Amino acid sequence: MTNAVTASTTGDFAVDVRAGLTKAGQKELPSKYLYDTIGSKLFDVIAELPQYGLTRADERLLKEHAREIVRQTPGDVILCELGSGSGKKTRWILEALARRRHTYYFPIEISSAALAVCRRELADLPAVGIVGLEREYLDGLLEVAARRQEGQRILALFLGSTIGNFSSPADRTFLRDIRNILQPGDALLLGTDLEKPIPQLIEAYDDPLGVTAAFNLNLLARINRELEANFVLAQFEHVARFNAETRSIEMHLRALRRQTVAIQGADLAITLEEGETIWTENSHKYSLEEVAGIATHAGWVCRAQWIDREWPFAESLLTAANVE
Ligand code: AVI
Repeated sequence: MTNAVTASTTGDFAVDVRAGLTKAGQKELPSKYLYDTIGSKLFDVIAELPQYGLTRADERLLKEHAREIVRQTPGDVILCELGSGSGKKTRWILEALARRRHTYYFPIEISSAALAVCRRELADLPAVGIVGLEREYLDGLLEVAARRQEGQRILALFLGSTIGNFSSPADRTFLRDIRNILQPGDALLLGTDLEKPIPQLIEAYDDPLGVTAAFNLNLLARINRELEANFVLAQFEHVARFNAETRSIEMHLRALRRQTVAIQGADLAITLEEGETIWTENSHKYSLEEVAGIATHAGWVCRAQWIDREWPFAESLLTAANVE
């Protein structure tokens, strides 16, 4: 069975662009806007690049350990995924769950196109009902929790180290928010990219083919397309740098000369100085202990961790602790 539930509201791109570009000090744009149709396709190419091992590590771990992950989540489980994308990585977990009993899967996505791909990708799985929720993450999770039947437990997936794109302490707050929606006995499988040598990280986020640069610059192109702006892309360069204090890779767009840009749809004109940057993404790199630590602090018990040795990356199985 497949169906979709449509969201009634969407975020306001113009409001967020205006807020980010008029901020005192460092100008910024929320990284979630990197993923329009073109940005999502460019990200799929990034995931194939030899320099960017994150997605392959995530997939390897899920494929290899799906049975064990499911064994550690007994009972009548409903599966949901925050930001499912195509759902490709989830196949292994769904197969393992469906071997036990008929299972419902709720992919939660703000992109209806991604939900459609997800439904198609997983349509061949027997004993799986797919209910796509076109929602923001927490709204979708609230809906899944409301649909839970007596005796069912929720296994939520938050894969691909998307948590690392929330700047601290937003990552911690988000883990707490998920915990507050769920009940003791529910579980969260959390994927996190781990620390690795800085040159390797820089290559992963500034690849020689320039795909990540295009992914980053597309955000300005998107503002041009959707908000009638006049960014000249050739006057910006992609920058990936490691912030040692936050242990994060940051992506920026650097103005190559002083310029003024009009963004009609946001009722805004901004001036950028030569060398000034717009910060577009933060990608935190965790240590294993840090993952367990922030999880515990947010009301979870870290039951197990699986680590990819080829590209340091971890899947952590967290269960909701009892509330004192
Ligand atoms: C989706 N997210 C986990 C990616 C990352 O590595 O932080 C996004 C990305 N940005 C540039 N390359 C990939």
